Amino acid sequence: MLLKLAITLYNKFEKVMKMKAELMKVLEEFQIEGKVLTFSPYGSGHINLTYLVETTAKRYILQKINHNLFKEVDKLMHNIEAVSEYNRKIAFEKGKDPDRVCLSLIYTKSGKSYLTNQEGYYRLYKYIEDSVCYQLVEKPEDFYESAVAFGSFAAMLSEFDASTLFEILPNFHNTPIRYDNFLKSLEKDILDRAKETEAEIEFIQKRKCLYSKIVDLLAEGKMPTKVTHNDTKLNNVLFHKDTGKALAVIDFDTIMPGSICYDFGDSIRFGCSTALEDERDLDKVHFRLDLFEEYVKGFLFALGSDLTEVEKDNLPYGAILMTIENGIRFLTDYLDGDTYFRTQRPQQNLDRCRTQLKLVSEMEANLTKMQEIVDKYYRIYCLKE
Ligand code: ADP
Ligand code: GN1
Ligand code: MG
Repeated sequence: MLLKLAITLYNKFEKVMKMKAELMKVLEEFQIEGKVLTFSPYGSGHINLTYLVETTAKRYILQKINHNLFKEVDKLMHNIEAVSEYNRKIAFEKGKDPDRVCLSLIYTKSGKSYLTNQEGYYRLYKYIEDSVCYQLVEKPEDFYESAVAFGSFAAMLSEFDASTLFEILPNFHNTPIRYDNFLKSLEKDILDRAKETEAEIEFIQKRKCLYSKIVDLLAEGKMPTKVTHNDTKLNNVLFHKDTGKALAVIDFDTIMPGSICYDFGDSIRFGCSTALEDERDLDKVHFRLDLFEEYVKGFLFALGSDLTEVEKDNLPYGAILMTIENGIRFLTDYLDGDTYFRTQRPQQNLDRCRTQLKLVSEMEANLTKMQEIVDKYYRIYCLKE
């Protein structure tokens, strides 16, 4: 028994040492300042492996890119480079220090935006100093701040030439396709897990006629296709640890053509919940209409006349759609054996799915009130005189 434990510990230790040696080698290839002191896993992203690196001179964020998902890293990094350089230029023109308020790449010694070796693909960012990020809204003011940050980011992207970007994950927010993929996984049910999830399956199937509304509006040209962030959850915006002001929008992996309703909706699904995304006790999970109002206020203030009437009419629906879409994706991944979203424990994806569906029910019950709130701030901030 003791010997077994010792072997397990030794194997773990050996794995960590190997990983450290690998990361040290990777860092040597980038144009970093100072000598590396430490690095440790960082943040709560579900997709890439993120490390905080400290050197004698600076701090950095090192990421091992999820190559399972991002097959064409060259195209992914082209997008990130283009948007981050543009973002830096705009910040500079506004008299801000781009290093403090923008995601900023560190290039390799040979001038590339990422490094590839036998183990995978890596990129390095400047660490945005004095920043914190939240998994849950602690103060309504913070959520308002995040709304202004994402709204301003969307407004900035409206000037960006969409034709220079690759559609890196086609159909990312195509909910009907997400639903079809879910049905395929359900049909296969490779781990015999469907039997534990009958209520969730029924909930999702019952709403199938809802899923195509935005993709249809975009396809028919009734809603403008814009360059959007597509992953606007609260932990993809950094705040100043002392002033509480939003500093920077991060995580540019999914910047692609999309709908403003996706960006609005994804922020709402994550930030208007009273509980974490993977909360097990559903009695703790509720949709907060007061926070919804905070977000609408900040987002519409930042967008101003950039918002059309059709977009405005579909913002509350966008919140429901993004929430159920994530529920569908979490359940699909659970059925597939948890291969997409990083998990730390069994059933975490199922718990994530359940929180989303609980939120959908409460949003549905509040839909009229949500639309009234949106209409009110639309009149204040978005209608031209
Ligand atoms: P993922 O795609 O896996 O979500 P992110 O790019 O969002 O990865 O990074 C994960 C976390 O790392 C973020 O939520 C944030 O806490 C932190 N982070 C990422 N980039 C920076 C940065 N430049 N400065 C400070 N913290 C960062
Ligand atoms: C993932 O990368 P991260 O953790 O910010 C996912 C989003 C989901 C989100 C759910 C590229 O976001 O689409 O909405 O998890 N990103 C990708 O929390 O799939
Ligand atoms: Mg992220």
